[in-house]
Amino acid sequence: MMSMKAVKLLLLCVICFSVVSKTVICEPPPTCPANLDGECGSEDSGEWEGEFFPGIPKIKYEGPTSKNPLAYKWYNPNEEILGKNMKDWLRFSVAFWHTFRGTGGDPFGAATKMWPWEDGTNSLAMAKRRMRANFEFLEKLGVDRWCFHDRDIAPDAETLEETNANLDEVVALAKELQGTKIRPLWGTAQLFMHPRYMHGGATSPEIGVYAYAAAQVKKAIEVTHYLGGENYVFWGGREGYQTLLNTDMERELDHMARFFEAAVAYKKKIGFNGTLLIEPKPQEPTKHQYDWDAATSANFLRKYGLIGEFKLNIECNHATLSGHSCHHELETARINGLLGNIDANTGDPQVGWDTDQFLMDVNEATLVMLSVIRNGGLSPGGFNFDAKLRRESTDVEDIFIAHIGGMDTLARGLRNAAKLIEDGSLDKLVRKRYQSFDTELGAQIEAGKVDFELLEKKAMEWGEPEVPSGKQELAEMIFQSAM
Ligand code: XUL
Ligand code: CO
Repeated sequence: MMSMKAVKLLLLCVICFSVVSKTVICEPPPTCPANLDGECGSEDSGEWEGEFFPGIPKIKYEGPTSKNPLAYKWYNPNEEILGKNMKDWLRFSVAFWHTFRGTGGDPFGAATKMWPWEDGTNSLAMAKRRMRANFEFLEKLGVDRWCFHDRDIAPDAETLEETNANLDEVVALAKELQGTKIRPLWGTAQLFMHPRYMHGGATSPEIGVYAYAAAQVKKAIEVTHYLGGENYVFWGGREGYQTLLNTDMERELDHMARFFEAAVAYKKKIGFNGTLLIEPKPQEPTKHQYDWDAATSANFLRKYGLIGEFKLNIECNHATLSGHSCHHELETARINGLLGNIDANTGDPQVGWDTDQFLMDVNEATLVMLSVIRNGGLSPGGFNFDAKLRRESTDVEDIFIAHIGGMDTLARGLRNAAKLIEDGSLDKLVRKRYQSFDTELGAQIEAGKVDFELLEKKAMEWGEPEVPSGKQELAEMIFQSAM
């Protein structure tokens, strides 16, 4: 006979293993907090208010010559770059789901991360203990922002009322631990893990699910507002289709627009001034997600008259999954006035899926920062580390090292991008490429005042045009000189 605990555990694992999602909440690590002798895995193993990272000091800036893995080499929060402190350009945030719910489990293997504070349960007490670990981590890292899904921070219960009560209890603790300095960069509702969302939330063909999703988003906006969150994200992991043969795409998109309209109305009703953000991703977990990329999302917002109410949260690994570069997605968002936030991560060039690695490539980070500087920054958005340790990185200090590495890489990107902008050679090269339009006729064309007849007359008058070099390698050489 299996004990109730074993049955529950088995059920939890069956649900989790069947979800190929990055937000895996599964297999209990076989360890338990140092001060809970014998209580490991118990539903009431307590809230534990001890120190979670005893060997880790507050992370400080030591400069580029430092060899200390637990120090910043490039991120110097109060150093001014192009008239703004580094911390205000970068506005870093820690993603609760990867950092405190990621287990290293994948579809082929069990959890690898045996964090000493985990007791192997999804209890309310465990949720609160994890929240304390989150705030100690933020303090030690020197980061003032965090991001969460409702269901990462508090456990699901039998009814929506009970689930909301769980959430309220954890949120009350988070509010207390935030103090006056720390705030959510954004909150969101997890509308993809539970089986009820298998056909989507806002695009589910089942009206009961649409209502449930709305109730969940309503509550998630409320708690984000209560915690002083600066933005609210919609990532539609299951808002899409597996086959068009069973799907009324037009009707589903209409439903999604109505859902967003209701969210806008509710946000205004409760006085939440945060930005609503749509996070594009082409697929995974669905075969085709409706917010495919920045251009598709912009078109959706324009079609439904929502363009002034939303911005985009661009995630670099999602960009590459959609066949674009991160730089392309950022520029597409920027030139449409939609660049609101960045989920800072990267994929692996040899792996096709959303590996959500910490961005450690300085070239890539420099391109990202060029867009951010041209956007005048991201505020009230920022950089959320939607990134996880590799399955094989299993020391507690690796959580710090990964975030420090990611922060330093973006800080270095900021320094390089500022150098490129101050030097001006790249801007000059681009301006020169279009100089033939810096003429009277060019200005008239750009103002929409020139018709085909006049252009035909000019083409005949000028004859075969001389086409100048694109200077691509020169552009790359200038870019590299700032690395
Ligand atoms: C999924 C993803 C999500 C969103 C929030 O790929 O990026 O974690 O950022 O739901
Ligand atoms: Co993301």
